[in-house]
Amino acid sequence: MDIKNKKVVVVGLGNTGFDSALFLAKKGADVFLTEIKETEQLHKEASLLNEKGIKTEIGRHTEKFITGMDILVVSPGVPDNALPVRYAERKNIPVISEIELAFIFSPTKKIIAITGTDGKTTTTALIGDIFKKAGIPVIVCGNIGNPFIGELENITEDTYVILEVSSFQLERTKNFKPLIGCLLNIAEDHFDRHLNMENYIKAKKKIFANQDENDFAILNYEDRYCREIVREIRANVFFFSHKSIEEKGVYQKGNVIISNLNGIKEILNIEETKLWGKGNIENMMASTLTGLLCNISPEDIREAIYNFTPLPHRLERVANINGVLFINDSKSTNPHSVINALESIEDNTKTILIMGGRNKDMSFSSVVQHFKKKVVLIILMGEAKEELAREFKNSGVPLILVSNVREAVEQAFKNAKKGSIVIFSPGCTSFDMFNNYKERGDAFKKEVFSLL
Ligand code: UMA
Repeated sequence: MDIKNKKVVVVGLGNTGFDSALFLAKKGADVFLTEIKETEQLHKEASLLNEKGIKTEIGRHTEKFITGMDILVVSPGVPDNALPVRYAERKNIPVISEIELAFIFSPTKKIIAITGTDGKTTTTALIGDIFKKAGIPVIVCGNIGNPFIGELENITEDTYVILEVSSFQLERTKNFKPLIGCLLNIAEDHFDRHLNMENYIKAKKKIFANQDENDFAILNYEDRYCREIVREIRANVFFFSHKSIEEKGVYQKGNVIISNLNGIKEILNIEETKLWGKGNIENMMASTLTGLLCNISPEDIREAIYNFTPLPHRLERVANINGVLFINDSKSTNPHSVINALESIEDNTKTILIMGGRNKDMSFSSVVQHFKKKVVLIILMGEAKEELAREFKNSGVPLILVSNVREAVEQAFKNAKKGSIVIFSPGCTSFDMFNNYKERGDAFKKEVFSLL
């Protein structure tokens, strides 16, 4: 792809837009960037780009700014119905995503892409650690936080790229072709953007779309959508499973993770790791399988996983106060992650569940059956609290509606008994009250610590 002297417009001034604009300018393109929001910080970042000769439009998207452009590059957070995309389509200007652009220019095609509704970031980080332990040159990037395009200058033809990819990033890919594509699970999420399950699955399965018989696909044996998608995959398919499987892959037997790739081989003991919960066992199995397929020794895989420190805001044990264990799962932003959190808690543990935030147009009816044998109280907060209260009102579990995280923690502690678990697994985004899930999780932890 020749972009020298091409007029390229980048949409969105987040991390992706910033890195994309700089990359394109370095490649000799004439770069323009348009951003709908207007803040002091955005103006500062725009000035940095202006110094490099990049023209910016902050606080609006105008058709004039896009007129005469050769290519439009979009950030993951920019939906298909965004004004610049519509203008571009009207003017027949090709629209390309950052992931696609980075793939085209990447000196290596040794890309290990990880997607799924939940568990992507932990799995990406785990695989990164396994490669580091094995001494293989590696870059970990993508939805985990640092855009692929911004890492290209650190990548050589020998580098393995461990890339977390979201449905937003996959949606607009055309030629993207990872050596290993890993699909952890699919459950309802992001309906505010994709509208329905069909579109969401369509975006997710693009991870495998261009793979061929020289590539590998890793999927969850127990996930019904994974099992359906498998028929369309041309790559070599491997599974991970909580039960022993005939198909090639990695599975769980009691506390042990076992590979059947070259005969039956025990790889690691789950109890020796710092990770807990059903979802994390799947993340460890997917990571183990990836390592084995890349010929990394079981010893290196085992050691990297044993030394892995769980990421914050994901089933994070915060404190045990008077026998009440507080868990911060603020990264939970969809029903599936609430279910995963509840499935990770032993039956008959008196559990107080704190949920709420901004709903992404999803139904929470599937969560109700997981209250059985553990949830004794549900505390609801945020924009979606009334809607959630309606969904849960026939569950038989008492509900308390509160105004903020502080009240939620206070109510939880007041109602908890020795041996109870209080789990903050919102199942919704944080954007009604916070900038992101990290700030929300930090607010929860602060309130928990204030109980001490
Ligand atoms: N914008 C416009 N016009 C529009 C829409 C948006 O100008 O019509 C602007 C916004 O005002 C904003 C910028 O575009 O300033 C946002 O772009 P972005 O949301 O793509 O932000 P980035 O900072 O580039 O972050 C993105 C990912 N964000 C999203 O997918 C929403 C980050 O994932 C990712 O870490 C980063 O690229 C690097 O790859 C975040 C995320 O929430 C963590 N992901 C979702 C998730 O994990 O569930 C998918």
